[in-house]
Amino acid sequence: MKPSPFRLCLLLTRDLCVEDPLERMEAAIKEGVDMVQVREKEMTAAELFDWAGQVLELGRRLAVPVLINDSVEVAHALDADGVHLGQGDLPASEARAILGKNKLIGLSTHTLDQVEEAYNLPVDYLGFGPIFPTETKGYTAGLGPDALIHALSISPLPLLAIGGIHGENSWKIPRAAGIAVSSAICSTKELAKNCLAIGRFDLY
Ligand code: TZP
Ligand code: MG
Repeated sequence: MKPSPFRLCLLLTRDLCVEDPLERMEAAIKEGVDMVQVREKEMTAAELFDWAGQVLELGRRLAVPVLINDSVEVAHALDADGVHLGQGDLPASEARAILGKNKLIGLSTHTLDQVEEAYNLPVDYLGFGPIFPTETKGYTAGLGPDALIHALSISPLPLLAIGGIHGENSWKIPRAAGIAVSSAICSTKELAKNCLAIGRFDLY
């Protein structure tokens, strides 16, 4: 088990935001978000390049790393801080060859086997989930906190718990794991309250 270097990752999706997305990102960073992932599933590469460039500029100004979901190409073109890969994206070894050793690479995992298999991969952290059901990705069931505890016990890499995590259930996530959320930050009217609870900052 390696404790996560990130406590609270924001998966920023423009259309989920209840206010200007860059304003929401800045406000969330003030409430403790310490890593941002640009997650846009419908944009062309050109649109993503333009949008992620704006997010990266803000991330640089606030000294918070910005990773790009899925697209190694866009992450590389923007010199972003890294990329977050799904199981079906470019293999981690290829992404590492393109981005170099100084960039962050994350990989989504959904089973304990995938966590174990990550042992030999050139990645910096793993996402693990969905922990709870979530409409954001259409999961009607979650793996549950016990699976996360198991994953933490076997993982050679830091883990970010993901999926359906919000202010009322975040206490179920062990402190060794970071937490990645989308709707509970992008779509909430209770940003400060949610960040405090999900980042578990009140425990420090
Ligand atoms: N991977 C597993 S669940 C999920 C992703 C990208 C969606 C997370 O969004 P939310 O709104 O925090 O459940
Ligand atoms: Mg992906």
